[in-house]
Amino acid sequence: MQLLANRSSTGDLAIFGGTPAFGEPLHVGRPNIGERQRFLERMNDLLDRRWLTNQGPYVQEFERCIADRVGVRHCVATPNATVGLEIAIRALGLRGEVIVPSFTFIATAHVLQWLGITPVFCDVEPERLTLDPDAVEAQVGPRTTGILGVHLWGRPCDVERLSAIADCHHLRLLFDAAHAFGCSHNGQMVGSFGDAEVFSFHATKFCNAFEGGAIVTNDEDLARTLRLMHNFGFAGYDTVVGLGINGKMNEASAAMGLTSLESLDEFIAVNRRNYEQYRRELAGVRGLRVLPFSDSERQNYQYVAVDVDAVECGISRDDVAAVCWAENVLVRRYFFPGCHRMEPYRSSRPVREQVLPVTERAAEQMLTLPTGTAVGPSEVAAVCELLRFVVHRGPEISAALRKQAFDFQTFTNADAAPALAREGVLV
Ligand code: T4K
Repeated sequence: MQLLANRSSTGDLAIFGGTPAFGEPLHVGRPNIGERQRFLERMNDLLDRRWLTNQGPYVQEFERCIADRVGVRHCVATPNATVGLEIAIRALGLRGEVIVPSFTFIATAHVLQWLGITPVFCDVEPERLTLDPDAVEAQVGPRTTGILGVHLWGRPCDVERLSAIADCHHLRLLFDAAHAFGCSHNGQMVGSFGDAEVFSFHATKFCNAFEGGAIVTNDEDLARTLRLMHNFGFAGYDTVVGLGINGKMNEASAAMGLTSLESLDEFIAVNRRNYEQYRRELAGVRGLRVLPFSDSERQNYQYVAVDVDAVECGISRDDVAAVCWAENVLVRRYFFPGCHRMEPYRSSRPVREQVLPVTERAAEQMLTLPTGTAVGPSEVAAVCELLRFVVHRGPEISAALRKQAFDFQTFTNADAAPALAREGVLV
């Protein structure tokens, strides 16, 4: 790793021909790997058992562990959160229109559209970047059947106000809790809010099952429907009682999930250490603000997001990202440009004309930084040093990039980033 302190001029940056700060790409979402031996033992067990899927013993154990940790009565494990959301949406009987934030991963909107439901995009609150209850209230119409909130980057929605709005208008309330496993709201664990919540255990999540998801709920009837639906509607060996799909988690994923759960405290401690170091080392950098986590709640600290104010920094978020990528620091623009600016939504009216000011500002300014157990204090220090250098020389770097008619999108898509070219990620 090259010491950025040695950089004395803008020309030393990799984007202008200098040597990248990191020899290998530093990713935002390198998976956490727990006790490898325990995982391999479980893999041997399941192979010996010849029970690979269909509600095997590891899936059952995983479901019990998730339900216990979260403090809910029912957990249904799924192949990923996307399928989990689809099953939950069907089981809740949603149709017509559902209110959803635009500032989220595209899966949140796509699951609705995929099921023939219109996602009605709603703006978010400026601080926590979750559904703005006033905006939600204003969007409720005659075709609205539900609200799908997202606990973005582990920060829970305004659960109380959204519940009150849902009650008042007889709407179902579902939470996409893909980022919020292990987080609490007013001391209560995420997972027990609304009609149901859905977690993701994707490889990039701090607790991973390679791919995986889980629907959690306290509603007995809903849980029964979810169980039937995620197994083709089978209520016995040859009795099908309704429409269903294959939404089952397999045993290998559950084995990984159980192994991840055993190291959860360690993963959270590392995430917290990285987050606190980013906060400390970027404090006072004009125009850069690491989004804070509340000290009074339980957190997983899995996403370190920084707000880049282009006016104060003298350089845009996209230019900062480009400089980072050239240095092999693969920061991400989650969730640019917002779902309402992606297809198939942006071409359809009235979305085309819709303006969501807070969402659009966040989509232009937020940057997600590398963390997780693959990222240590020296890497965080080097990333912070890079960011301080870039902001310090913001206008100069920005002017140099403009001179080359440079933009981040073209840069990444044109395979110009050395890291991705080498890894074949962008081919
Ligand atoms: N709702 C919300 C709010 C979500 O954020 C997500 C998923 C979902 C629903 C749906 O959940 P799932 O159906 O996936 O369970 C990644 C993840 O694929 C996605 O799960 C996640 N959200 C989203 C925020 O991030 P990409 O397109 O950024 O993935 P990718 O391949 O670029 O990987 C991200 C980083 O991780 C890169 O730096 C590379 C690194 N990486 C990735 C993988 C897969 C590794 O180092 N190793 C790996 O195995 O979406």
